[in-house]
Amino acid sequence: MNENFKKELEKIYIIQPITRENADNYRVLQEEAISLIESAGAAYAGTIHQNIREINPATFIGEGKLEELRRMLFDLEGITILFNGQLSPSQTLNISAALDDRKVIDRTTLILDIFAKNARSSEGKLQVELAQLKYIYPRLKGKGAALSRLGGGVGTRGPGETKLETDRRYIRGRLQYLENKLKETEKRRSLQTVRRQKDKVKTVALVGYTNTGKSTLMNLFTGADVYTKDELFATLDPTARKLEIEGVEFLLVDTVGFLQDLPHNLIEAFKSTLESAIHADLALIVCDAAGEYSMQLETTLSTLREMNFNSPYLTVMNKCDKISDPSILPANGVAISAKNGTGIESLKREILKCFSTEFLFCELFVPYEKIPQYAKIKTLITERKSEFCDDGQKIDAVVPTIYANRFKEFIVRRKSI
Ligand SMILES: Nc1nc2c(ncn2[C@@H]2O[C@H](COP(=O)(O)OP(=O)(O)OP(=O)(O)O)[C@@H](O)[C@H]2O)c(=O)[nH]1
Ligand SMILES: [Mg+2]
Repeated sequence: MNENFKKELEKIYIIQPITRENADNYRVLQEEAISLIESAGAAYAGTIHQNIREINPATFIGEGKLEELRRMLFDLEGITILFNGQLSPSQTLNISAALDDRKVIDRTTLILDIFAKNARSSEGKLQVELAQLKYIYPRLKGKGAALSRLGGGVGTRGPGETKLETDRRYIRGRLQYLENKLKETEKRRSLQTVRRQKDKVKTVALVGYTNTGKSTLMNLFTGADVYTKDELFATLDPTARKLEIEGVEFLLVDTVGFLQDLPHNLIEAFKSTLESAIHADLALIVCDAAGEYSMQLETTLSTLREMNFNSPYLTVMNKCDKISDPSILPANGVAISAKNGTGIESLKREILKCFSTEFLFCELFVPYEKIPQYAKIKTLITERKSEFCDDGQKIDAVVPTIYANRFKEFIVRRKSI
């Protein structure tokens, strides 16, 4: 990287609170904060740990500690402070004031910033802008000079300086506009979902913690060209592609990833894009076998349940190429590597098994005189192989159980998956 460019990267210093609740977990949270900083395109400058026994309502950390921090940071110029937790609007302003008016952001602001950077579709952009404005709006109560410090998170992305200089009425109007616009899009999507349900195509959703390899698996499965990267929240917009397994057609949906402590308003913002995953016939919960997979699975499930998810799911332990002994992994997960393809065939089999009551794999025989009758209904099934013999046509087919009766006279033999 060009040295001049490097110099321009915003430097971010982390304040990592250590509380009774996060005492076992704060190191993971801190590592994640570093990844978040890098994913936002900023540079990590260091971390200060702060033991917090009692939360100070005005400044979160005690005033004495803040003064200590101010002195510690005194020589560091032009750095932004990331408080690795969620701050109320007044806490943000108070901490900033106590630290010589430094720019102070919290975890939500940083995540919103990455979302703003990564949103591609017009709907994704609207959702992120809505979430950002909702987050910024109550923080506009502060003093005028502080407003631009609170905006846009890192750099000048998102509802940045110019919007923040305008008045709250403008923001209220914009919020209304965005909400209406999004409602329209949602209506259109729910129509599409209804249509899809009518088409009887089963949906399989890739969900899970961010950076676990969902999009890599999507690409491997379907030959899609979804952007994958070793950074958090690479995917924001859902992508759907056809996936065929043994003649059975599915719709595979790739979605935005989760993170522990993902702010509630963000989950709300992305609820509609996650709709396809929530109502999927099967969810593949992708975890990083070389990472904190139990926490990842727990976070994903609790976030999904908050959104009333209750579809069946399979746990997929990805990145198995990175661990030396896959036998230590929980037995109920399917171990794979989306990178080198290991375990993909067994994952496909497991997916099919989840639908074993929905489809029959069978051999059909259609005598020549019945071929016109068969021709009228054959679009209901998938022919995997077919050959003509002396007295008729032999077909290896996948028959949706709901249509099985209509093919009864042709079914010679049922096969297992
Ligand atoms: N070693 C290894 N790396 C993998 C594997 N699968 C994915 N990766 C890498 O993990 C990183 C994240 O992959 P993505 O597919 O973007 O992950 P994601 O779950 O879609 O991430 P978000 O969209 O950010 O939530 C990329 O650098 C991938 O190359 C795997 O099986 N093994
Ligand atoms: Mg992705």
